[in-house]
Amino acid sequence: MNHRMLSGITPSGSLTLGNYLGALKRFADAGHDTDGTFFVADLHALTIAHEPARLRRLTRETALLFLASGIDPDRSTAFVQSHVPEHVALAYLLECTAYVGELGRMVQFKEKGGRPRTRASLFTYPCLMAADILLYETDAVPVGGDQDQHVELARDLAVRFNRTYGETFVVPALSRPAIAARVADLADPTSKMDKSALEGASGVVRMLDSPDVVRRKVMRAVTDSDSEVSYDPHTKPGVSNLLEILASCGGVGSPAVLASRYDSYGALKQDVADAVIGALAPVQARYAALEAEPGHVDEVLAAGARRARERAAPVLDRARAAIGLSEPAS
Ligand code: AQP
Repeated sequence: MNHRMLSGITPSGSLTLGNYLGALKRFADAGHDTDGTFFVADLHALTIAHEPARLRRLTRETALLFLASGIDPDRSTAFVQSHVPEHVALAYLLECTAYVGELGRMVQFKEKGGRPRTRASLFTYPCLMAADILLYETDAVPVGGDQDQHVELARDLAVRFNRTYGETFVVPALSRPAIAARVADLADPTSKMDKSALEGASGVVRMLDSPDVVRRKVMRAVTDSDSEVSYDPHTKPGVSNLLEILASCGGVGSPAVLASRYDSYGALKQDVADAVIGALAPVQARYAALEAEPGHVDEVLAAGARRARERAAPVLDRARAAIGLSEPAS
């Protein structure tokens, strides 16, 4: 049976090593029996103050990085969210299904919203996210803890819609990925490495950083006050993060086994820098090749959007009919 995988990345910053190891590499490594739907979530970048030219640049960069990471456009559907208008159309129907109480409890809105000049879309975007999920009839959505609330809402809305208007949506289950890779910020190992950190943030390795920049960031990584290399994410988050990165970038053995091979932080950091540079090199080379072929990339993304629309349109049509909207005469 085909396993369905769905994921979107908001172009809110240049993608990081965390995005690569935690998402893109996993998408590319997923077996041939995986039916992958991967999109650049450009509409989600509009919920907070943004700069149009930067958004356009990051949308393109993110799409290129999807392809450069090895997502095969013949096996998967890769596209830009706003090229598939069904997302917005279904999001509106879900806004007409959601209650203000439940949207007001969403963490993002509580943390970043609630001010007079907060964009209205920061309040309603969980409905767009629910549409992102429900349009592709995904049965299981693999998410890390920070996204639980969104999948729960998508489930609640699907169940409520089905109960009120008749069976329309597949109700998605929340599934935990087997290994929840979480790459931490090298300068602050208790936080996640985040693409929306400041552009020059020293603890955030970007997928397109040059080898020199990668090495400098890794060599400056915060470690711990003693000098023993051992794996313990709770008491030694900095060193453990480096060991996890090394294991994910081709190091042979688990982080704990790798730890036993080092007696100094300096040697470990050199190997981590080499491993990260080595892991990113082929991606960067493919990125450069794709950049030189903009027409080809446009075609791939257009084909992805067409395929996504073929999947999404019948689901939207079902929802429109169920909720009582009429079709225009043809
Ligand atoms: N540090 C990380 N370690 C492991 N996986 C990570 N991912 C992101 N950071 C790490 C994975 O990448 C995909 C996209 O995640 P995201 O947090 O960048 O999500 P988003 O919805 O695109 O961004 P947000 O929520 O708008 O946050 P900002 O703008 O702050 O980046 C996911 O699969 C995630 O697990």
